[in-house]
Amino acid sequence: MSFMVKMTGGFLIGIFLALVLGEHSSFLSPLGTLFLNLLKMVVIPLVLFSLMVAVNHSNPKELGRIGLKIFPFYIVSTGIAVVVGIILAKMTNPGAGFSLPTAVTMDAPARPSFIDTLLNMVPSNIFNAFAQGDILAVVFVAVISGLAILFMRHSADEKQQEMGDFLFRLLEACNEVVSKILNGILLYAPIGVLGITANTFGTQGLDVVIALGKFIGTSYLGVIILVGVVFPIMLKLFGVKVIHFYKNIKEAAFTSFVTSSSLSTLPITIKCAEKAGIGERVAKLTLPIGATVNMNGTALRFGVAVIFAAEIMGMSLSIPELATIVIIGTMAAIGTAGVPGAGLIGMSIVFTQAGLPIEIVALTAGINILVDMIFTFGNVVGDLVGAKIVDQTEKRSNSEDLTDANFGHQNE
Ligand code: DAS
Repeated sequence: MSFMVKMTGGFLIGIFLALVLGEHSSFLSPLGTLFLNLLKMVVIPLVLFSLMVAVNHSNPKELGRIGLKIFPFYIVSTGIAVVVGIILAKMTNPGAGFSLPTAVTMDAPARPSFIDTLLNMVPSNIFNAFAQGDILAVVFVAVISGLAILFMRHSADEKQQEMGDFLFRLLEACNEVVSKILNGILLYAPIGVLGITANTFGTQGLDVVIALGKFIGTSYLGVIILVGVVFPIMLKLFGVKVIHFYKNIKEAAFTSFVTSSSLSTLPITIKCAEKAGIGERVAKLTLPIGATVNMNGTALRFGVAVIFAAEIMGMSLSIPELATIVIIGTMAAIGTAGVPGAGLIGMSIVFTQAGLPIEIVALTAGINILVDMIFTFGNVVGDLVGAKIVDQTEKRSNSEDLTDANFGHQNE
């Protein structure tokens, strides 16, 4: 039985127990607390190793030119996705009129300012940042360390190459270990979801269902705006025929929706890239990295979820605080893996950094099966949009080179 079906089962049984036991279902809340602690435990190693391995799956020569195009696209499009999520949630107010059980509500720690958030990305003490679970610093350290190993592996010096290859194999092994632990946690997830759902629904009643229904609706509407408005504008700016492009990538879009996994969809994403006329070099370099670090749909989720949580907590976030959320959400999305349920882990990162109760993350875990599909759909479409745009600029610069070369011949 698939992971998502089990999660939904845990959610539905949790609702049933809440209806039968009412307030008494709170004895099940430790099952949910254990699930949250397991998620928090695996976040740092997951982000660190998956990002370092992803960076090493690229070729430094091509990573330079194409990387200088695709990474800005990933960062800008992810930031825009968080903003779309925030604006939309402020319009739909998914968390209005709903409050958490008092046992769960806690005083939110102070949130860092926008500038501090940017500066804090560079840790003054790596070990302290890791111990504090400072995910932005972890993402920064993972990318620069991954790049260092990548350049060692492609060094002219044999000794550097050997050390680089050894470290890369070690990284892949560590990544495998963390993936195995995550699979184990996700096996327990349905029970954790049952505990959270029974406790929350038992003590809150129908308000939760209405709030979660609005969360789901806002999530779907947000990704539709991303795919139907934001991406077409970006594609048009680079001379891409949108309808034709979307027709060519429909298999990847559909597969991502039903599997809820960017990485599982990757082989089909690469095949669709070819159909969409994206050059093999650009596709093979950008799509594997995109499936790991470019999460436009998931980033939108973070924007919606933060407003959802702030409304539940009765907090009003200032513009600088929202700008901070955009940075945190962008970096957390970059650190989210392209596998089912990974967005929940990313959400716990954002909530921890934003000083919001992580219990609200688990509250949405029960309906994760419904929203993970649309977020993954947004992620994979975003990967292909980025690859298409970079490919357009590569073709344009190649044709300009050719023109210059011909022009040069004519002038000889
Ligand atoms: N399921 C993730 C993916 O594969 C997205 C998410 O969890 O938000 O992209």
